[in-house]
Amino acid sequence: TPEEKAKRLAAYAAVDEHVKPQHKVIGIGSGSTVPYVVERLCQPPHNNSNSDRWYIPTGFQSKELIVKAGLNLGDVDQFPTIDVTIDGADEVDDELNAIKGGGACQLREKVLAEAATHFIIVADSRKDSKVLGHTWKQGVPIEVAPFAWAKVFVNLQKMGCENPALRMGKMKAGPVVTDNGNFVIDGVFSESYMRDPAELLHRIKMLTGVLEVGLFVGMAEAAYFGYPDGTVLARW
Ligand code: DER
Repeated sequence: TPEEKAKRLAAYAAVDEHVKPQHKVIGIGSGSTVPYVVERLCQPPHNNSNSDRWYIPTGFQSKELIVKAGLNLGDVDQFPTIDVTIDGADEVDDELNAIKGGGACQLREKVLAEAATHFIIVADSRKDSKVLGHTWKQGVPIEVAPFAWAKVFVNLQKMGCENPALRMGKMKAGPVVTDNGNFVIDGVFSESYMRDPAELLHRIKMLTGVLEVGLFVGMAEAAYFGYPDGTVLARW
């Protein structure tokens, strides 16, 4: 489909531009775009560097991607400093701040993004935005300790969050449980909040029981957006 072609274009461009032969520790994100990042890394010339390169996952899906590609699987406690992490996003604003967590992987994703010298986002053009919240309408994903979810839910309501929602499983009774054993609350905030993502991130992160927030503020070095017409837009 045109969307898949666009994702592949963005992923290939990001890998070709930002992964160098001397980069030996690579963080691999989650979602439906990063498989094309791994696909590219298994092709010449990149694959020539894989024998002494370690790939660090951001969750179960990311780990399976690395294992299935036959790449060396590393762990972030073995490699707490990462050369480059490449990951998808749900929306990216004009300052490269991102909403992430559509796949409920934002805690490990942010750990690997922060541990990386270079953090690069790859996405199809639907994610390219001006202000967070303009295109991604499902809210900010907030990872919470199960014990605290109802308390955090009330805190979010008091902040003026419109209809926070505990993310429920499909074909699984009860809430989604993250790779870390936690719940996710999706919270929609007004544009006035979303225009200052740093302040919103801080306010939510300080609520006791919140483990991570799907707002990646000032972290991405560059973002690559693939368009269905075959073009790639790079922003940095
Ligand atoms: O959960 C995330 O942050 C993922 O990176 C994800 O939302 C990106 O999804 P996609 O690559 O399937 O659009």
